Amino acid sequence: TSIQQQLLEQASAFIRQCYAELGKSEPDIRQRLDEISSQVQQHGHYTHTAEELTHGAKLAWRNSNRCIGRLFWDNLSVLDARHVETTDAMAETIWQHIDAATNGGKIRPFITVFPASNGHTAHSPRIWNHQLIRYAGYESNDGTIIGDPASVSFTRLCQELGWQGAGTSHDILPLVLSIGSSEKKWYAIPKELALEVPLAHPDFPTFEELGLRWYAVPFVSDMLLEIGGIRYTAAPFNGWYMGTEIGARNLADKDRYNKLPEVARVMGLDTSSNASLWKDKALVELNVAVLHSYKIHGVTIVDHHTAAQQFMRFERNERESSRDVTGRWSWLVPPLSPATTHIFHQRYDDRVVSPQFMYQNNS
Ligand code: HEM
Ligand code: NRG
Repeated sequence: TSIQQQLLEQASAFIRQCYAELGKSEPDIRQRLDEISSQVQQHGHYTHTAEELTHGAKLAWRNSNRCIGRLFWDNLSVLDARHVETTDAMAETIWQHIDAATNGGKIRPFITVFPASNGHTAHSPRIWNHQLIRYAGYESNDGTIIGDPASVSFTRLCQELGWQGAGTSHDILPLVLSIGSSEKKWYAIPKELALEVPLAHPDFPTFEELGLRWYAVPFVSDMLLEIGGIRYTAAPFNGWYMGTEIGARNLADKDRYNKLPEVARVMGLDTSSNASLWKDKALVELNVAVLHSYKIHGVTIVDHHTAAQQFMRFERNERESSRDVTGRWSWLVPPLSPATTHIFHQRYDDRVVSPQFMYQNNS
């Protein structure tokens, strides 16, 4: 069929690139393509070798146009969980991922790959959380929200499934998993697994009293990993945070934790005039507090200036390897002092390249 034809074309493009980068010979490539061709004719899909899976996941990271952290694409540990058949076993595997990646604060980039969908959504494993670890958001009838406003609808789903949060502004949501058309099932994350950092400022002692905190590791868990035409619907991955994600967005955005007014208050700023630039001053110091706090707690984090420099090295490496760099300017450019980084002054080609991480149906 033409669907099989398309799969074979995607497989062939991937195998050629993958095997060339891994230094394999032309006969190896041809033999593997023959094998894949008969697998696809027999079953309508094919199975990646462990080596293909590992390199494919790395390439998907390398091709992530919105990611500034790609210098380290070749340093990704891949947990092959393609044998997992139940949501209970998925949860166990995810605890291992969280533990190994968090590594006491010395964060290591990891991805866990659960079974591919094989084109039948009937068997697709899914993680319904946006991130493995995230805070709940509770909206009351008058529209006020406790916790993370970005989590309101997912929190409601968790409650419908029978989960009950303590109702604080930093309740860690449970994992919600399903395989195929099975019921969604929730799993409380073991407390000791979720490393968090309480925020303090090096120069404002009362900053601590704001009670701000954030979790150590961003584990994106709702994207689809596509490698050579095979679609992995559950493939959670993590690196470490860039400070601005927390300090200039999660805690600062009006429709997130909206903390700039309180930060301005502990700094003693005059908030009566826009032109005093109190928001900008509060924003900078909130970001100082994030970087300082992760540092003193021994949790890996990168500031946006260093991240931009690392991204410049990535761009140079790619050019030197005769590869085009693709990217999306609006995501690569940091939300704090953007024009101090080279990214602001450059253009990027936002072409989609496979292997890739994609958004997928979220409900
Ligand atoms: C997006 C940094 C590792 C894949 C991003 C963003 C930042 C970032 C700042 C933009 C996020 C936003 O604005 O919401 C980093 C850093 C890493 C890292 C500092 C440290 C190692 C990784 C890894 C992968 C990855 C290991 C995959 C294997 C992605 C993807 C996006 C992204 C797919 C787009 C997410 C989306 O569209 O929501 N990264 N990243 N990154 N990163 Fe990375
Ligand atoms: N902005 C989101 C996280 C998105 C991914 N960021 C990373 N990814 N750093 C937030 O929670 O703020 N990563 O794999 O390291």
